[in-house]
Amino acid sequence: MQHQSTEPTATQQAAETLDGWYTLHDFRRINWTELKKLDAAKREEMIAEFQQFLAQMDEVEAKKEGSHALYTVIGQKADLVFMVLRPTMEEIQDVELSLQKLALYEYLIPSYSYVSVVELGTYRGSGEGDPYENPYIRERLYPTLPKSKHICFYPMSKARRDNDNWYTLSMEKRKELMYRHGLIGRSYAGKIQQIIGGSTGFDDWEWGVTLFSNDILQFKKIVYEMRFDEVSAKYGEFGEFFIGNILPSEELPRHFAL
Ligand code: 76R
Repeated sequence: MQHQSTEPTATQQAAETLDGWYTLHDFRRINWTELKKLDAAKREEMIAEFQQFLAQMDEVEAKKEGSHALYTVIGQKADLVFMVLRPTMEEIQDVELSLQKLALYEYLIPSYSYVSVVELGTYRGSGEGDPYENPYIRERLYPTLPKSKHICFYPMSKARRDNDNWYTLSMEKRKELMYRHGLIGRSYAGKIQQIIGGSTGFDDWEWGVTLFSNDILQFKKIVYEMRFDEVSAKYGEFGEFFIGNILPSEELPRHFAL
């Protein structure tokens, strides 16, 4: 029989989070069957409209009022992922609506989505003064997404099992474990850029992890290395993984050409 603790569990202190831009990952499958029925001119027209839309999104990004990224997805879970960051959930919804109104989106079937808010933990403290005024923190909370060659996305949660429950660990213990997580993470500086989206209460998992790299093998290396770290080994629970390659706007005609 499994050991059941009869001790009442003390309520632990939640780590304070710093919250930045709201985030949507919109995964789509290309309906090639229907696209193939269209003549080239119609397809080109739809691509041009989509490129125009992306150009508008680029302007928002240039003004530092949001960011976005378009990547392919390898394998059968999806064909494309469009990641969007905006200051409010209303703006996220506006972008989602605008996408759905594009002609091309009639041929892009929803296959998965993830909603979160860019999150920084404060296990290491958040420095002097108002963290939201700290330029280093602001850059991380309101990031312009890198134009890296590859993306990796997966949702995850921290375990709430009887014996391995992240949420009943003391603040001190979590601090210590997160310190070691951070050490592994920082050994990938310059190779991987990560964005952690907090999604407790927003979506089905507790965090959405987005990694960017110019070397796709680094995704395997960091995730594998972290599996041995206590935070992931004992407490990590993972959803589906998606990886893909950047799809620049100017590549779209070639991508959709038959
Ligand atoms: O400052 C520090 O020392 C730690 C900063 C830090 C926090 C608070 C940090 C650093 N992470 C934090 C929080 Mn992370 N991270 C992941 C994954 O696949 C897996 O096993 C885990 C997925 C990766 C790959 C990764 C990478 N991190 C978190 C949280 C929230 C936890 C909570 O609040 O309870 C999750 C779910 C999570 C998961 N992390 C880093 C990285 C990398 C590369 C770094 C160092 C980079 C940097 O400091 O900029």
